[in-house]
Amino acid sequence: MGSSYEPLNVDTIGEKLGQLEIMKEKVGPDSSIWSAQEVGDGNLNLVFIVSGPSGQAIVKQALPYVRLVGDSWPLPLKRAFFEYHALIRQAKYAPGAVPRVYHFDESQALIVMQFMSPHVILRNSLKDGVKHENLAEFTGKFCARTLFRGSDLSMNTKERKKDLALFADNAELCDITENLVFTDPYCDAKMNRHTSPHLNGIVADLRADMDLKVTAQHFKAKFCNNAETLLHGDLHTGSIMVTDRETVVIDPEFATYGPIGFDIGMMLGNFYMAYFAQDGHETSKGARDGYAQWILDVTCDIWQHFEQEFCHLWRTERTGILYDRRLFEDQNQTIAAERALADRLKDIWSDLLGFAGIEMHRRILGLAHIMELDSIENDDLRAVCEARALQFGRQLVLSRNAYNSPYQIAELARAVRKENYL
Ligand code: SR1
Ligand code: MG
Repeated sequence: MGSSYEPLNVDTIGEKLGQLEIMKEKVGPDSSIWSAQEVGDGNLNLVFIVSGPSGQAIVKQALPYVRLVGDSWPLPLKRAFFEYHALIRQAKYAPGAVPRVYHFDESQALIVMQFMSPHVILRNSLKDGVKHENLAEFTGKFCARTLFRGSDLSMNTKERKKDLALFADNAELCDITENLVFTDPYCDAKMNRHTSPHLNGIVADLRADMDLKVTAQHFKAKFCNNAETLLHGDLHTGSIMVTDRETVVIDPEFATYGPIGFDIGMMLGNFYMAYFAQDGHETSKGARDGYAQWILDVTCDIWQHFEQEFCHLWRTERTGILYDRRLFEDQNQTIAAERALADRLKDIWSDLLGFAGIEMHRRILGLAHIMELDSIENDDLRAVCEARALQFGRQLVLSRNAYNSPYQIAELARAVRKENYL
């Protein structure tokens, strides 16, 4: 391809990518018989499935603006560069957990990658009441592996500083998170929307809640200042693809160095929202109760798998800058290393609850909502579900240190689901 950027469309893909060896291999040697379908349902990019006699490939291309809003909101193409670099690192930290990258073209902001089939987007399953085996184990381990191996617990200082500098340039996408996640939900931001007038009272309460706003800003400070590890940066249930047996994580263009609790907190926040959305999708009273409980079971299992794997990596792969073994194990003080581990896990747990609660607020009050709630057609019913999620989120943010386990959080969720806050 030439060097000047051009957005692809279904008719130009064959001509533009037909000479790429990897496309010939994966899709077929004759690009004139390829077919392409644009399937991007995210907020930012073009995503094509390209099919031919040899198979299929995904072609993802960044647009120079935010797709959800249009060209009034320009966004740099370099986000494809960060997505590519994040995918390479995630494949190393958590083998098999992300699609294989076949080709990257920086000038076209384009990544050719493995087509995952018969995978579906997890968010669709959570809306439709479909269960998936191994989901908790995979996602818990994915978080533990990427967040541990991308941190100072694993990396040496040179490699780590170099990588931090590389991802520091993903500034525009961090800016989106800083504003859309941590600030906009708590003020009258221009692009906000919520179910109105139903939620107006609750929205006013949240915006008047000084404790909540101060704490949300402490969490924003953690996101901006605590560059502990390489984050996926946008780990919601639309960034996870599943089959009955397999899970993969996609779409890490928001990758940045940040606090360990961020990714797992955002992800759990999305599971909790899906839990509160279930009443909006049941066809008869109680029809989704079993599924709702399954979602809570998954959240508990995710934390258990995360904790277990993080502990394992701490004990077996702690070769980075922090908590040097010479201070602990090498002096017969494994017990002290275990104490440090428990302290770190306690902080991660508390942080993840805060991030989860804030994610829940921004997905109901901000620009970017979630399909499980938005697709509830009846405004009254949707508002009841959303109000519960908002109150639950507030409780997570403000009382996070009162809860020691995901089982207590699941108990809280069940109690909140019985309430009507409108
Ligand atoms: C303007 S982008 C809105 C949201 O979509 C992405 O997936 C991120 O979650 C971002 O906050
Ligand atoms: Mg995305």
